[in-house]
Amino acid sequence: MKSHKLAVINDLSGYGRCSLAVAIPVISALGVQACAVPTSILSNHTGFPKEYKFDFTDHMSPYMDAWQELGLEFDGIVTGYMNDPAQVDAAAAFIEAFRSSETTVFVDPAMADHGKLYRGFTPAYAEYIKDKLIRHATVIKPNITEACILSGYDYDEVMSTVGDHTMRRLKSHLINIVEKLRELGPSDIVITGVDRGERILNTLADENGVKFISVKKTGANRPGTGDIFSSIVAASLIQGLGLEHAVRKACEFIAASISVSEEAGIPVNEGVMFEKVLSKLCCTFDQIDSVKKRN
Ligand code: PXL
Repeated sequence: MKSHKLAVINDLSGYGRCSLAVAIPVISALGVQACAVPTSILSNHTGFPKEYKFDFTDHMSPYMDAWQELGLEFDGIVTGYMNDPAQVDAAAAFIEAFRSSETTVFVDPAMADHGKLYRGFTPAYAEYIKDKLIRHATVIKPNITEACILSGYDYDEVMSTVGDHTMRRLKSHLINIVEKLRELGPSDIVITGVDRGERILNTLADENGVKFISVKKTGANRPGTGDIFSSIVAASLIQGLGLEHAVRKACEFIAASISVSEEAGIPVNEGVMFEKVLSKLCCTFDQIDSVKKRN
């Protein structure tokens, strides 16, 4: 039985259920070893009025040197939120040092949402992520805002078509965006978060072409759901699942996590009560093998 390993480059936010705090349990539940590469250590995520932050960037290089000296190898690498060019450099150096032709490199270019770059991020930083990180990726998972920034598409123009009943114009925009993103290097692309009111449209592209998956919205978007999505898809891909299957699994788990959080009435800042549904993700290795055969 193969023991799969996924290196997870992300911050550790102690409170608020995001980044490594959700990635490690979710990846472990899927039967994959989560090997953390912390970028920063925070008391809580940045959605709270204040936080304490210890920047780990300067330690990332000696940290990965130790792993190299030990001869460690990974089936996949997944990257998450970063907040300065030095962290992007460190992540790119990690990928260059540890990737082989077999490695799945999953990049979440977390930098923008709702048509705007996150506070403190500049267009130059977005270009930096594009040049330094996206070109290393085998799979990228931008939301629709990030996909527009990376492909040079106008967000407002794309979003002006979301209300169309047939989705013909929207789908045509998304197909064009996917083509542009592919020119940057990644072979597989998942564009998340096209909000159509009651439903969310996800676009995925792999060697089988472009596919659209529409999922029912079960509540407000919450911090950490992007990290859960990346964790499930990356861990599933290195276990041999196809992209569509992996994305559907992630969507179902996130929908269930949001539902229990809404039912419990916890504040949005506390993320999702994924602990309550984590057992749905746990499966025996036999089940993993049978899923792979059906794929
Ligand atoms: O889940 C995204 C995320 C990761 N890390 C930090 C964050 C956030 C979102 O707010 O603040 C520190």
